[in-house]
Amino acid sequence: MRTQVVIIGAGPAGLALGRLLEQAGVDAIILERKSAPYVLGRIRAGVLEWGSVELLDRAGAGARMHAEGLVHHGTALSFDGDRLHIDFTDLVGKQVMVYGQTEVTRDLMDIRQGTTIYEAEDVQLHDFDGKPWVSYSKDGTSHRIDCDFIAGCDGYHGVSRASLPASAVSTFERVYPFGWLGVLVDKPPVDPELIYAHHERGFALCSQRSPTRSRYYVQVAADEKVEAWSDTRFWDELRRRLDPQTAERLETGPSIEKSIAPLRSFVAEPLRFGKLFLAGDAAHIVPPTGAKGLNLALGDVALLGSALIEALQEGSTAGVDSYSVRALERIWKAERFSWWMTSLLHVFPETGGFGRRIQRAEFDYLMGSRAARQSLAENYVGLP
Ligand code: RFL
Ligand code: PHB
Repeated sequence: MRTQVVIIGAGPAGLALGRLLEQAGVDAIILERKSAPYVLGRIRAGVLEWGSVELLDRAGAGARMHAEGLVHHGTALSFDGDRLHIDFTDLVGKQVMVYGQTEVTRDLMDIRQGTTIYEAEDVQLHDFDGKPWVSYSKDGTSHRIDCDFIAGCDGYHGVSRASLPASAVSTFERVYPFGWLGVLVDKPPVDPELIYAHHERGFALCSQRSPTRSRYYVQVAADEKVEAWSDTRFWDELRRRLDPQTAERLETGPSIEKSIAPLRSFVAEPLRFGKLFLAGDAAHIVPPTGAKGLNLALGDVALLGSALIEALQEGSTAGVDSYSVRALERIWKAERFSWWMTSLLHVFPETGGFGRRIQRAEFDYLMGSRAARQSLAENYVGLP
């Protein structure tokens, strides 16, 4: 087989890139290790920056998002029960869209016309410094696809970054000593807004997917096992970490999904290796506290998509040459914000009383300073 671009991974990055390319008439094949239902079963992000909303609109994948997504004009922070409202519209004149990653993925899958090969096993990248090609096997048969470019959109554990010689890539990493235990439940959200809560027992987040479906998280130790958390234990712990009025209003029920995600900050540099480009979680990870991961992935592919289109249709390499530097500038700003939100809101066992008082002072500063709230809002809704 031959195509112009082989995209590894059918997560939001790979599917959005595939769509941007096909709209411009560039031929691409997506290779995905898992089945489509498996990809759709992963419960992840919930918040889209407006830039992501506009990208999905441009991709022609925005209709259901506008019909079913929830526009949020602000968010709430709480610290030991004291509540702070961050009004995005007032502070920065922008909003975010609450719409699950599962739905974004489904919309992109539905609209795709090009070929996606699911359950592609043993994907391998070859000769990406020269004439690139990708091999894989499916149902016991080996295949080869020759191409002009390879886009590594295969997530943190993917094969693309792993194919690079260690000397070619620098990595920067911080692993946090905790994870998030998340529960999805068919009950109305406890609050119209998301609530990011700091409590001495640990962080908690009240999020939502629709007027009837909620997503809640609590900070747990890094080595915690999901089996140790019955629904009752989860709801009891969540209630303890919320202010009393919110805890009182919380509607609980049987969980329809429950999982633990580790928290890490990670960046690989550069993002281009000859004809191979990394995008999304394959290149960087943020802790979910700033709601940035999916948005960064979409930001990467917006840049990469135009760069590849320019290269293939106009013969101009300016976009592919500058992709890494331009994308990394935005990535590091989101890394900083996600690290900062994580540092403000979680309990860090090792920092002791000094660390907690610094966190309290940071929260009090936010309460008292419009400039501080504006900075938070500007980053949360997404930097230009
Ligand atoms: P994905 O979604 O991991 O997709 C990569 C795809 O590549 C496939 N793959 C392979 N295919 C072929 N061959 C191989 N060898 C392969 N290896 C892997 C995988 O099966 C998969 O289908 O990466 P992508 O597309 O870069 O998208 C990134 C986002 O998924 C991620 O950043 C977000 O989910 C992060 N995130 C959040 N981001 C936000 O913007 N807002 C949020 O509110 C938010 N909340 C979250 C989150 C992530 C979470 N977890 C579980 C990590 C909340 C959580 C709990
Ligand atoms: C979610 O709804 O899953 C979600 C929302 C906001 C975050 C992280 C996760 O910061």
